[in-house]
Amino acid sequence: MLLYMFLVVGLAGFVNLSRVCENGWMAYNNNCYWFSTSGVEFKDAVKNCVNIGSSLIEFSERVEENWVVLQSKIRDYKNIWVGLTDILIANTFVLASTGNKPSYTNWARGQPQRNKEHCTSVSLSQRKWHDFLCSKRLHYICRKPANHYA
Ligand SMILES: [Ca+2]
Repeated sequence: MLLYMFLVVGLAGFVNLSRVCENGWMAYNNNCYWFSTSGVEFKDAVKNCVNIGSSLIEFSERVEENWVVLQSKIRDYKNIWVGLTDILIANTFVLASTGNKPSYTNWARGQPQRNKEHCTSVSLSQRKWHDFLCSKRLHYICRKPANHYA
């Protein structure tokens, strides 16, 4: 009986270990990523990610951005939203999730333009950031920490 219980618990642990991310999410390093199937306004991208227990993608380093850009180009996206906005204080772009200033940015030359474009997108052809009208409909990626079974 005891042996049987060890077997069941051990097997359950093994199955869990292989499920770092839920179905429909992709694992990369310590995070899970969900790629949208349609383009939406910035505010809906933020809300949709929150509704599925995650947040709109924000980049803190180049390697992660490169991987997301690759996945986005595979899916034939043109531009994607990133969680960076100056909707609160004009010309001060902050992370949508925390309100903190970003530690890493990748603006295209001449961007942001200090105009009515208060949201941020990645141009996948340039692999650079642009401030963009929030009412544009773009693809987006949601991110959340991967499950850990220590
Ligand atoms: Ca712009």
